[in-house]
This record gives sequence, C-alpha cells and structure tokens, in this order.
Amino acid sequence: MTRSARLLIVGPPGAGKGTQATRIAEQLSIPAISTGDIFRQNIKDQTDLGKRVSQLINAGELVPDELTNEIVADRLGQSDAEHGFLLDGYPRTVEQATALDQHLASREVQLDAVILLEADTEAVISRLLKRAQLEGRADDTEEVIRHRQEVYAQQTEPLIDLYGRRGIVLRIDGMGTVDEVAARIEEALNGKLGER
Ligand code: B4P
Repeated sequence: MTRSARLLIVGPPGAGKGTQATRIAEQLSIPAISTGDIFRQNIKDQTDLGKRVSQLINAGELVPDELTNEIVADRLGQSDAEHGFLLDGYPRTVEQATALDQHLASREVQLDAVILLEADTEAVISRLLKRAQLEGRADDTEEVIRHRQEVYAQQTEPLIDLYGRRGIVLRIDGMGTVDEVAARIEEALNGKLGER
C-alpha cells in the first residue's frame, strides 16, 4: 500500500499509538511523527527544549500548546511530510487541533482520517506498568500513568467529537494482540482511503 495520506492516531496513553503508528507509516511510506518521541529525544540530548519540558512530561502534564504547535509546524514543513504523514500524540488539545487546521489550510490540504484507538483503562495501565519494567520511562509510574489518563479524558477526548463531526474518525478496538489491532486498522484505513 503506497498512498499519500494525512492521518492522526489518537487514544489514551498505553492504547498502542506508538506501536501501531510505526507499522502504518511503514505500510503507507509516510513519516510517523510522535511529539512524545520528539520531546523524549530532546530530554535525552539535554537540549534547551528538553530542559524546558522534562519536568512537565515526568509529571504527566502536557507541554504548553504554543511550544508544541511550533515544533509540529516545523516538522510538517520538512520535505518528507509533503505528501503525507501520520501524527502520533498530536493534537492533544482543542487549541492544538485549531493550530493544525490552520497549518493544513495554509498548505491547502486536509486530514484524511483520524484513527481512534480505544482501550480499557485498567488494561492500558497494566501495559504501561509492564513497559516501566522494560524501559524505565520516568512518566510510567502508576501515579503518573493514572494522571495521564485523566489529562487525556479532560483535554484530548473532546477532539473525538470535533473530528467525528467531520466524518473522519475510524474507531478501532485496541484490545487484543498487536497484530490483531494492526489488521483492524489496515482494513478500516483501506475502506476510508479508498473513498477518496
Ligand atoms: P506519548 O509519547 O504520546 O506517550 P503515550 O500517550 O504514553 O503513548 P505511547 O505511544 O508511548 O504508548 P503506546 O500507547 O503506543 O506522550 C508522552 C508525554 O509527552 C505526554 O504525557 C506529554 O507530557 C507529552 N506530549 C506528547 N505529545 C504532546 C502534545 N501534543 N501536547 C502536549 N504534550 C505532549 O503503547 C504503550 C505500551 O503498550 C507499549 O509498551 C507497547 O509495547 C504496549 N502495547 C501496545 N499495543 C499493545 C497490545 N495490543 N497489547 C499489549 N501491549 C501493547
């Protein structure tokens, strides 16, 4: 499958966004752009940006919209994203969604689909606790994981209605194996992208 596609993947922390984003991007030959990965890389490299955001991320808080919007606009302006991209973990607030709309409108393009990964809260918490043992991410303690779920419910869930009204949301059951979830996404995306 090689097609131009402008996509988002949304879902609660631990739903499998990063895991699935890599696969989908590879299948469609588009870059997967994860704001979480961009921030973590900057923290690791101890850049100015990394120093500004590390406390917020480790506490499970969102990075300010203005800063995040600037980073994404810059990344989307790079040549590999010209014909398509999969944004993973962005937008996370209504303000970010508005900024993305404005950015895409200025390029006279629009989103093709929003993949919404749905998963049971207790199951995602146990996935993230397992990742904590494997990777030791500072924001994967139980207290911070629960806080990130609340932040998602308050700040990010409203985006589902916003995109739902545009008829571009693909609801995907995120429970089951990685391969099972990937197969559901592929089927839904084939249907949606085939409509264009
Ligand atoms: P993210 O990096 O986006 O972190 P996340 O929501 O936890 O998702 P992640 O991709 O890591 O996990 P996934 O569900 O794939 O953000 C981290 C922080 O950065 C945020 O809290 C915030 O502070 C900041 N940030 C990022 N974007 C921002 C924005 N736009 N605005 C402001 N701040 C922002 O997977 C989780 C685990 O589940 C993995 O270990 C995986 O192996 C496992 N898994 C996946 N699928 C599975 C399956 N089917 N079965 C079992 N396990 C599975």
